[in-house]
Amino acid sequence: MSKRILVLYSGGTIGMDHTPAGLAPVPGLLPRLLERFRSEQMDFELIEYPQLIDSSAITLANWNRLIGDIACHYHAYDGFVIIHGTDTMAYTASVLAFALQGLAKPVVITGSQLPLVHARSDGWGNLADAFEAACQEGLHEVVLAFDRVLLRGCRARKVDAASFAGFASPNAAPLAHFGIHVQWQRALWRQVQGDFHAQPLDERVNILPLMLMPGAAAAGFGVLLQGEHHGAILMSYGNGNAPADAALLAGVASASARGLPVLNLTQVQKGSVEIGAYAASQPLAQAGALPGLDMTPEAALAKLTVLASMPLTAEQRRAYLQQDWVGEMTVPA
Ligand code: ASN
Repeated sequence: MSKRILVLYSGGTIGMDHTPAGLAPVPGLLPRLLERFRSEQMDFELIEYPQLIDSSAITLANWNRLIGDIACHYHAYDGFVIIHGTDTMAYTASVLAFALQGLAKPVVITGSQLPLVHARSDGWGNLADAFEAACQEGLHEVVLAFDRVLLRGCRARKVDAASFAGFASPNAAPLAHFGIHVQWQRALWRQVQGDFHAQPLDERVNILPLMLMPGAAAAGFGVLLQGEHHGAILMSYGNGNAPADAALLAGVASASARGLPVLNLTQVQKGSVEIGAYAASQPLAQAGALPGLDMTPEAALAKLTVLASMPLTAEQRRAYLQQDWVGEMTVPA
């Protein structure tokens, strides 16, 4: 049976063309080029957003538009393709993974490193793979199709701005490889849980990201953590280690006591926060920081933002943060 796909076109290099100011989105260009993908097996409708953006400009309002459009058209289509810039694609994929709860259809996000109007554009292959993934039965999650791999959206990271292999999921295996034959790794696909519900974001949510670096900055973070936020992401070293800086720990303790979650994430690409592997991981945990395990910073921001948008108690939020919710982290057995 022929599949019906909804394409949401938000912007990005893929639909850009050369202008006197440099590459910029050109309204109407990408929808024309996409016509070649229509077939007897798959038809699509496309919504081009009125403001096509370079994805570096993404906001919570843009994410709400995507969440709202998928929610509104959820029952009318078999799958969704989101065309997006690469700079913040992993953030958007993560937000959608947490906001589209009980998802039972594929939502595939893609874009390209070179615009479709470029003779060597990677966009054609990425789009073809995204459409194929969006037609798959049993794919019930938000995924990212790029350079011949299909990645779990909430595990993906932009890792390269200079080659076609722009994305990787350092702590999770790909969900498919697109070669001459497609290798669908169905055993890794998630099973649907619960009914579909799209959680809109509270656009006032403000999460504080803090990157530890050797030197005196840790004390300054303590002060920042006294401010008005809905949570914080502390990028620590290695397996979750941090200096036992009194001001930093006081800030973490005060934020935690006020019910604001502080997630301890590692700065390294691969591996996990392991409290107790080193003594240097204990002070942050004792001050109330929660181990973010092997979650990406993108997924951490998305998880904190969606949780802060839901009517939950501080205790319930802490409980969600310690659970693997949509495949975003590896909880030790
Ligand atoms: N700056 C572009 C964007 O994120 C990069 C790209 O799409 N390749 O919109």
